[in-house]
Formats: sequence, structure tokens, C-alpha cells
Amino acid sequence: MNSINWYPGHMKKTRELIRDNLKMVDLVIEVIDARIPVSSRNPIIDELVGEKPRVIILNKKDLADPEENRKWTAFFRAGGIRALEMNCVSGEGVKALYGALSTRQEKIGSARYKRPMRMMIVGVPNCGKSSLINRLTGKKSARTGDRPGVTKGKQWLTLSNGMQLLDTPGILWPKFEDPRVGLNLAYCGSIRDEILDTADLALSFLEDMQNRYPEMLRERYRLEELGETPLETMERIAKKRGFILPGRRIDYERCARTVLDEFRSGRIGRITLETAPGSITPEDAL
Ligand SMILES: Nc1nc2c(ncn2[C@@H]2O[C@H](COP(=O)(O)OP(=O)(O)OP(=O)(O)O)[C@@H](O)[C@H]2O)c(=O)[nH]1
Ligand SMILES: [Mg+2]
Repeated sequence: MNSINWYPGHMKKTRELIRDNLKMVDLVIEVIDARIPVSSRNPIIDELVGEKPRVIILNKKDLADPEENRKWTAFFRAGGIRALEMNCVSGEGVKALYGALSTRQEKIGSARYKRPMRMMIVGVPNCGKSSLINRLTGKKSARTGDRPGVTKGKQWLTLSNGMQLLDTPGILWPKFEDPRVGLNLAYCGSIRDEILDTADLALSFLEDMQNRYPEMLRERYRLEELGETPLETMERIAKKRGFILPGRRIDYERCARTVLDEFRSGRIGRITLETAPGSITPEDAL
């Protein structure tokens, strides 16, 4: 895939916003996409956040492979970072996060002066930051949407227990060392579709799926067999779904959009595109 311009002007502002507000917060909640736990961790956030206490939220757990969710949580915990699986649509995981926040709150302020904890939520575009905030406040405080770039400016919100939360726009970084990172972010909707070549993206996605979840792909599109190449697979999917243009030409564009949509909404199945390193089991992390 050709290089893509994923660094619009507001990203620079967001970076400054995070840096400037960091001083004021006691805890950083880093929201990542459970389907791509490596690619959705922004190295800039790491650099900015430094030693600040942090909780990692593996969000969209419902869309990711349950086994991998467990392994990734254990992996982060083994590295000394509190990590929690979350589903902001159902609310699963919110209670556990509240527990972690209360524990942290006890360490804030002096014995004489107890003040409510201040937190900042950071993460790549579209990973669910605003959805998590709405879960925590219990109402629609922050605007959400199924595309990147919904939150534009910063927004402070107060929880019912008095804690204060800062929502931030999604932040990407200027250069992807590994092109796979850009692809993964694009599959998951963190990069605006308008600047991507949908057919190219879907072909890369099909290639990854053929390697990682071939059976799932075969079953979803009721294919006897996958193609030898991703292009062949796409053609088989298009034929099954009737994505044919006049003159019996294959409608690649429509097929590509369908495959990506069905991945993003979880209709293909629960998919994690990055495997947890090592052989850490949840027991090791306890
Ligand atoms: N399936 C599923 N969808 C989720 C979950 N959390 C959020 N979403 C959806 O993901 C999309 C993006 O959510 P937002 O909360 O707007 O994401 P954001 O990180 O604030 O995005 P920006 O403000 O654009 O950076 C929305 O369509 C949400 O409904 C989850 O746990 N599971
Ligand atoms: Mg948002």
C-alpha cells in the first residue's frame, strides 16, 4: 500500500493538549483496541505519559478473540501495568475499572486535604474513548461515532463520585515504523477511509485473515475453499454475494467495503490481529 497521510493538523494540537494537561492529572487511562493491542498503542503517548500512573483499557473486547484478550491482559499486567478488558457497548468491565479508580483515589491528596482524582483519557482515533467516558458518567456526555475524528477539542467532565475526566481527540503519530501498524489502524477504522484505497486495504486484510483465521473467513462467506491469493478470495466472495457489475465485471470496490464493514462490526467473528508475545498465562500475571 502506498504511504498515507494520516497526520492531519489537529493531531499536533492534540499532542500539545495532552502534554499541557498531563501535569494536572493523577492518572492516565490509555484506551487501546483489543483487536490490535500493539498497533493501537501510540508511542507518542508512551513518551508523553512517562512515569504517570496508567491503566490500559483493552476496549472492544466483544470484537476481539477472547483467548487473546486474556493473554494480552496478562502480558500488560506482567509488565507492571494495570490492564482491563472492556466492552463500552454492554458496559462489561466498567465495574472493574471503577474498582481500580477507587483504589487509586485513596492515594490522592494528603491526609488533611482529600481532593477528587483527575484523569485523562487518551488513545488512537475511534478506539472508544468517548464511549468509555459516557459509561463512566452514566450519560451521553461525550459525542461518539463510528468513524475517526469525532472528538475535536478537550472536554472536562465530572463523575457522580466527584472524579474529573478529560476527554481528548484521538491521536496518531507522524510516522509508522512498521507499515503493518498503519494497515491495522486502517482496518479498525482509526484512519479516515477517505484517504485510503479501499480495495488495496481489503486485499491486505484478506491476506492477514487467510494467515490467521482462514476457517472463519471460509465460513462467513460460505466458500468451499479460499483462493490461492487474496485477490482470488475476494473474487470468490464477490461472486457469492452477487457483487457483479454489468458486463460480468467484479465489483471489487463494493466487495472490499463489505469485507471491511463486516470485520469492523464483528460479523466475520471475534478477531485479534496481533498475538500476545511469549507464553505468559493469566496465572503468571497474578
Ligand atoms: N463493539 C464495540 N464497539 C465499541 C466499543 N466501544 C466503542 N465502540 C464503538 O466505536 C466507535 C467509536 O467510539 P468513540 O467513543 O466515538 O471513539 P473515540 O475514541 O472517542 O473516537 P475519536 O473521538 O474519533 O478519537 C463508536 O461507533 C462506538 O459505538 C466496544 O467496546 N465494542
Ligand atoms: Mg471521541
